[in-house]
Amino acid sequence: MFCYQCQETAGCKGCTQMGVCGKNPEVAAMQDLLVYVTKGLSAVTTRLRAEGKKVSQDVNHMATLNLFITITNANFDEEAIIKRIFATLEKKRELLKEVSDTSSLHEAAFWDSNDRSEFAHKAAVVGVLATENEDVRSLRELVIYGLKGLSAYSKHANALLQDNEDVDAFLQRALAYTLDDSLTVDELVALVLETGKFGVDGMALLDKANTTAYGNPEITKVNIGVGTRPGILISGHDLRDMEMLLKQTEGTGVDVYTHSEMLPANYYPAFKKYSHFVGNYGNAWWKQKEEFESFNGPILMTTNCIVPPKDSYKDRIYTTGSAGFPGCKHIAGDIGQEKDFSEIIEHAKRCAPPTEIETGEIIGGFAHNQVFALADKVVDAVKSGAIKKFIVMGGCDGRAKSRNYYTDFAKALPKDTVILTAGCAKFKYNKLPLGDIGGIPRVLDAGQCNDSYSLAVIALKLKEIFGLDDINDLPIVYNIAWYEQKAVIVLLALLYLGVKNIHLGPTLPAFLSPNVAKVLVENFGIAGIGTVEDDLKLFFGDD
Ligand code: SF4
Ligand code: SF3
Repeated sequence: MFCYQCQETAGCKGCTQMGVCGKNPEVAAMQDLLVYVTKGLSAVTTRLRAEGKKVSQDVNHMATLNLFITITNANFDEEAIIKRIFATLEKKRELLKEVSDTSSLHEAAFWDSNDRSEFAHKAAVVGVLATENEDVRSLRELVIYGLKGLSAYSKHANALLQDNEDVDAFLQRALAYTLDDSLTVDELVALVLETGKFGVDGMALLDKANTTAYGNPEITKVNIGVGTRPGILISGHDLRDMEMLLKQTEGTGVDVYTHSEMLPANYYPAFKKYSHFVGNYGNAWWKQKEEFESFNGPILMTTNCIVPPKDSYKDRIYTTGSAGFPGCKHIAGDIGQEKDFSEIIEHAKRCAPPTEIETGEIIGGFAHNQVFALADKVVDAVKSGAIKKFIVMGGCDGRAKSRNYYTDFAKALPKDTVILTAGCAKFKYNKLPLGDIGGIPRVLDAGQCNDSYSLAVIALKLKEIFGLDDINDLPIVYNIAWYEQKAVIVLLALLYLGVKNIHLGPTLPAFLSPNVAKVLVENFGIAGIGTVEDDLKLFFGDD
């Protein structure tokens, strides 16, 4: 196996024996093959579109879900992935018959097999290392990882019956381009930026889907303690699953708690009305082993990030959507269907209530609409000098000890600064007593990683209010933490919006070759992180 798509990749180079995430070589191989057959499907759909033919929504949804399944920590279930490969080959076979001119289509468009014993052999020659030139490989993978992030966000919007055919057509076109040996390095760099453009569109689509369905997030104090009844813990990013779970648990005597990236569900008006929605339990994804143990009740994983579960609580883990783990029950349900969570609810009734691990409240809900409502206050604080700078510290959290940098950095920030955040990175500092500036909390949490879109919208609004020509003239600096591929699409989206000098940590991606890293440094001022002390000097000078 060879995988280097996430920040925790072995030795900062690549996982070759076993994933640090727990992905084994067999699953890695089937993920590689699923990406490959999705490239083939995309080559076919891209040709069909070029011939003026329509590609159905089902096919779009298939391409996005396939990519989503291969995101870090989403799906460890080899059998489930093999099923997707078969389904994709079947669909590709069907669509290929509709293509009038199949000349010059890549081999991936034609590769087919009914025999799963051939899969491992094929997977071995179509993975990341199939591209020999390290710069071309780096750019292709940068695009693919961006597309994986985009596919996740599209899928969530699709679940709320929102689609954007342009985003889907781009996703498939770009994926097909990663097969094309005739593209120059410059063309691939352009494709990276175009991926960022569609990243913005994809996040905008999801923002519209979420806010249309559930209202605009609003300032909320979220309870982090526990109640006395049994509970279900829901994690991941899928708000439609959250909605179905809340509805189905109503009146059953079972409470609902969020974990990690589901925390922002607490900020939505549509979910607040449920009195059995108690609050958030625990922290970011990587603390699962302790926190799932002490939760005592069943856990529903709607997306990444799954940590391979301990036997002591494995029978309490359920997956749905893109998520999967062998031996854990998967709850099916297509877009537009009501999923049946009754088994999880019955399971919860047999469990003890959660063991309390924390008490108190955290505050969040500062997505664009809420921040705009506070715009006068924020602008006055900036004008009076009460707020000197905003620091965007969104992104992912992870296991690496080096990530304590973000806690230390947040603590050491000057008191006249405000952190803007989104994603599970926030758990490194959202429980610190950082106080407020004239009633504005010093940590403004916009929501999930996809709500980084809100941070961009807020920046663009401030640029307009202050009458600036360049987004980089705002008193905003970017110190972003990444782990998996959704952070890649957020980064590409920010680059597309013209944001410069983003600091990315705790380490730069292993998939950036030295030459590609140089392009990013020279054109966009991308940099890693240093020590807290040095970085504070860099961001704030000596004052
Ligand atoms: Fe390694 Fe990350 Fe790939 Fe898992 S997702 S195999 S940890 S690079
Ligand atoms: Fe976290 Fe996995 Fe990326 Fe959505 S839950 S931010 S790491």
